[in-house]
Amino acid sequence: MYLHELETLDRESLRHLQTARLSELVARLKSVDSEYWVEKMSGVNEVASIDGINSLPFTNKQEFRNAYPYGMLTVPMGDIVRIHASSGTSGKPTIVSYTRDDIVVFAQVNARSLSAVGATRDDVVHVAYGYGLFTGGLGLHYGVEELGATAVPASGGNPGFQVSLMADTGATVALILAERAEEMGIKDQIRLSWGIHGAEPWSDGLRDKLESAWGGQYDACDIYGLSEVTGPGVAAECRENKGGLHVFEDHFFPEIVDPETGEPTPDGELGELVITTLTREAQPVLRYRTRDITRFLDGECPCGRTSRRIGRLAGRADDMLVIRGINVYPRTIETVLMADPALGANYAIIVDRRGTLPELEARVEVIDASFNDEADEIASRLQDQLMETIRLRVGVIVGPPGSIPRSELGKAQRVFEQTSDEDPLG
Ligand code: DLL
Repeated sequence: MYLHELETLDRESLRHLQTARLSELVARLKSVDSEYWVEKMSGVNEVASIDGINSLPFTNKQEFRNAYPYGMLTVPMGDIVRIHASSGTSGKPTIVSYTRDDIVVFAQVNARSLSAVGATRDDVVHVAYGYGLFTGGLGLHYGVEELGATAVPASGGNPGFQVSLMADTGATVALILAERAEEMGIKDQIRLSWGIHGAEPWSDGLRDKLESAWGGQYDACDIYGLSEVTGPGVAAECRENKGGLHVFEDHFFPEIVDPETGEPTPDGELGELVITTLTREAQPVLRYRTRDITRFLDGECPCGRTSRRIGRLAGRADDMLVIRGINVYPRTIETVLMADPALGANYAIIVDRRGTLPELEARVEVIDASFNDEADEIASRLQDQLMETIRLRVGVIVGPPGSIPRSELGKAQRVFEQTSDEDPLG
């Protein structure tokens, strides 16, 4: 464990720490003399306990756009040492700014995430996230250095080259690299023992495929984060207890609310994750509505960390598709597809909107050519399973290995809209 004492703090002491940090934050924000903060904090009282957090106002993504680029800062520009940005789907990007101390915390939470997966200073870590405005590359890079391991700043793209580099070093990878390594036949020369994957949804079925692609001792763990809050390292899975992520609660206070009403969901039920940054200096956020859907998990964790765990993300409130009146999260479809051992890890979901009612289609590919002749059987069993799980007819097309286009850079696009006769996958 990277910060043993802090990560195993008893719940009571952790609450005291959270209370002290929140009170200090609220008092500070009330004195920031800027349009955004004066308006946000008007009528807000000081908080005496972390339990009073729900008296504070929510923050949403639109506020970042309105305040673009620097309207949410709480420190002078001279104190800012870095900015990142997230491109989002429409409109202006979201800019996030960091002070020197924010960068220290950002590095520490990433070091904690890496350590939860099992990394030590003896590891060589291949960072395949994009370096640049995206928080993934630099965020994890600083985490690797903070841990004292060796960072290989490979960044995204050019999977063939990345694999040769990994063969010489040993690494953490994204899935596309696993596939490419297999194609190139040099996987045996790569000594991977763990990997940390995140920034987009990936199911347990995909985890099984990754772990078996890289051989028995490889552990694939999940990392979660978002630019508005800091970047990667808000929560991470530990190797001992996969299936949920520890939130680094001494910095990021989590709540789960009903996405429609904003009221807390009963413990253990799915809802929207809301995060308050307890220690950010440059650009703190109060009760940020992430739109990400998850739930709190109960029980002690065998790893010894005492922070609360959240379930792996079930989807985004914004991604929910409404098909013939039924709410469908693409993640649910992925879970069914990826559980099939005959399939590779790439897939696409097409929402065909050409008719009066939308139709769903899933395109998948077999994991290797020996399954090519079974395409019809596989399609029909997947269709049955999807009908059972989401109560909708989903057309399934099973292609040969490599038939689904890959995203080499950035986040994988899985859901495509079809509005004309042109194939949305190109
Ligand atoms: O994706 C930060 C990050 C980088 C996280 C590297 C993990 C690893 P954004 O580009 O702002 O930041 O996108 C944030 O991505 O609200 C989720 O919807 C999604 N996301 C991030 N991690 C996961 C995950 C980075 N582990 C948005 N599982 C978030 C599912 C994830 N979705």
